[in-house]
Amino acid sequence: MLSLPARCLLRPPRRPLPAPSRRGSSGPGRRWLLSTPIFYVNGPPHIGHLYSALLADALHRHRGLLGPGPGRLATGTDEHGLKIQQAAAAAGTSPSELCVHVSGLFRDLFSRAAVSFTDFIRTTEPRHRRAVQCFWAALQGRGLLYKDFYEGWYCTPDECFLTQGQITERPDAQGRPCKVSLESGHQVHWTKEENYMFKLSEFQEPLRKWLQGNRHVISPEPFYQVVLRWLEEDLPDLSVSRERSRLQWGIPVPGDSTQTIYVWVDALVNYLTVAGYPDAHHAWWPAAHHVVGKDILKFHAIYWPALLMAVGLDPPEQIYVHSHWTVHGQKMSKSLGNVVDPVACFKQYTVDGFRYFLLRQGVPERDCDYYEEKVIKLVNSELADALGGLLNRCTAPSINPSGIYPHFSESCFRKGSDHMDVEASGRALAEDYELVASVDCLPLQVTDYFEHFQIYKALESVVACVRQTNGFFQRHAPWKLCRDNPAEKCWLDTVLHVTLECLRIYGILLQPVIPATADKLLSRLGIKPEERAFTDLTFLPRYHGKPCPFEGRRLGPDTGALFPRLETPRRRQLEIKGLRP
Ligand code: ME8
Repeated sequence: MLSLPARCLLRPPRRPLPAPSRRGSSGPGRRWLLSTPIFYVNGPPHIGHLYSALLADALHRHRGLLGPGPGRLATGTDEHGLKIQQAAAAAGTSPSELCVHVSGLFRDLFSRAAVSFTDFIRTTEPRHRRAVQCFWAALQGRGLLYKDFYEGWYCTPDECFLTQGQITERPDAQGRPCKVSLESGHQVHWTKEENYMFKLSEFQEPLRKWLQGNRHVISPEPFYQVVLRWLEEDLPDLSVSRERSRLQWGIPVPGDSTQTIYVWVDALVNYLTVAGYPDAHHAWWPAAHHVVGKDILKFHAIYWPALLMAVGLDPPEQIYVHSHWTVHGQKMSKSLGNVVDPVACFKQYTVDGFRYFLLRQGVPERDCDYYEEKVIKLVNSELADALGGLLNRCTAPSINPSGIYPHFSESCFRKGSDHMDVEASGRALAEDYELVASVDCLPLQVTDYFEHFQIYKALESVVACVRQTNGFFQRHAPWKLCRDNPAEKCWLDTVLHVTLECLRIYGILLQPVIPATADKLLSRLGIKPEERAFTDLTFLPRYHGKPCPFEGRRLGPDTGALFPRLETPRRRQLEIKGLRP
C-alpha cells in the first residue's frame, strides 16, 4: 500500500484555540473561581446535582493541567428560605438540624465523587451572613431599595415570584383546579405583603449592553439568546424580602426586624462570600465562572449581574449553562419515585464509570436521559473494552516480556516527506500516519472543546483516537511478529512504543473526567505524577526527531484490569426478558 506523506495528514485542529483573555478563562496565570450552584437542603442529592458538580470539577481539573494558574472550585448548600422551613417542619425536625444533615450528604457525595472542590459554603455560616448584610447595606446605600406593598404569585418550591403570564391552571392530585408555574409545574400561592423592592427595571439597558458586548459570556449560545429575549420583555422591580412573620429561617434585613432577606439574594451572594467579600474579594472578583442548570438561568444571567452592577461590581466572567437529566424519559421527582441516588450509581458502575457516563452523555444544550443499560453499554464499550483492552494488549507479558517502554525505530516509522514511498516509510502505512496526525491534534482539540463547555465532544474525540489506536494494533498484529528476528523485533517495539505513547496522551487528557482510572493507566505506563501535565502532551517525540524520556523505562506494576466490565444486574436481566414485572 502506498504510504501518504505525513505532513499532508497532519491537519490543524478544527478551530483555533480561543484567546484566553477574550473568554476570560484558561490563560496561564489567570485566575478562575469556578462554582456550582449551591444546593437546597430540602432533600438528598440526586444525579442532576452531581452532574453540575462534575462539569465544574472537570473544567477545574482541566484548567489545573494547563498550568498552575490560581484556581478555585466552590460548591455548597443553600440553607435558608420558606422551602427549608417547611421541609424541616414536615420532617419533624428543626431547620438547623435538617441543614446539618443534608449539607453533610452533599459534602460526602462530592468527596466520594472526587469533586476537587476547594471551598464548601453553607449559607448559614456567620461569614456569609455578614457578606449578605454588607451587600444589602450597599444596595440600600446606593438608593436601589424601596419599601412597597407586593402582591403576586409566589412559588415556594422554586422560591420565586411569578407574573400572571408565568402561571397556568392545572388539576391537583385530588382533581381540584390549582395555579402552577408554567415553567416548573409547581404550585403557586397568592401573597400580599409589605416588602423591600430592588430597582431591577433600572438595569434593563445596562444588562443588554453587557450581554451585547460579551457574546461569549453565556454558553452554550442558545442560552445566551434566551436571555437576550427575556431582556426584550418588561423587567419589573424585584421583591427582595419577605415578612419575618412568614419567614423566620433566613437572614434579617439590617435595621428592620420585620423583614427577612429574600433567599435568592442570600444565595447569589454566596459567590462573593467565597471570594472574600466584603474585605478581600478583589483578588478573585470578577474571575467568577458559574456552572448552573437551565432552571436557574434567569437568576444568574439577569438578577445576579444586575445586583452586582447595583453595588458597583462587575458581572461574572462566564456563565456555563446545562440542561437536565431525565430518567427513562421522565422528569425526576419524589412523587414519581424515580429520583436516582448517585451513591447507588457509584456502587453499581464505580465512581469513574458513572463520572464518565454523565460527562460523555450529557450534552449541555439539551436534556439527556438516564437508564441503566445505557450506562453499562457505554462504559463497557469505551472504558473496559476499547481503552482497558488496548492497555492490556500492549502491556501483556507475552507481547512485552521485558516490561519496558520499548524503543521507537525511525527506520521502521519514518518521518513523512512529500515524496515518501513504501520503501522510505519503513513499515508504517497511510492509516498509521493518520493515527499520528489525529493524536498530534488531540490535545488542542480537547482543550478547545473544554473551553467551549463541550466536554462530551472532548471525550468523543478521545474515544475516536482510542478506536484508531486499536485499529493500528490490530492491523500490525504484534503478537505475530518474532522477537528473535532483529528486523521484526524493531518493528514490534515500534508498534508497542506508538501504542503506549497514544495511551499516555489519552491518560493525561482523561484525568479531568476519570481521575482514578487515568491515574491507574498512567501508573501502569510508568509515567510519574510530575509528568502528567499538559506540557507533557508532546506526542511521539521520537517520530519528530526528539528524545523520549520514557523510552527504555520500566513500566509500572500490573494492578489488574484498567476498568472492570459492568454486569447488568440479574433483576434487570429478568425484567428485560419479561420474567419480572
Ligand atoms: O436552585 N438535571 O438549588 P437546587 C441536571 N439553591 N441538573 C439538575 C437537575 C436535573 N434533573 N436537577 C437539579 C437551587 N439540577 C438554588 C441554587 S445558586 C446561587 C442557588 C442541578 O437544589 C442544576 O444545576 O434546586 C440546577 O440548576 C440545580 O441543581 C438546582 O439545585
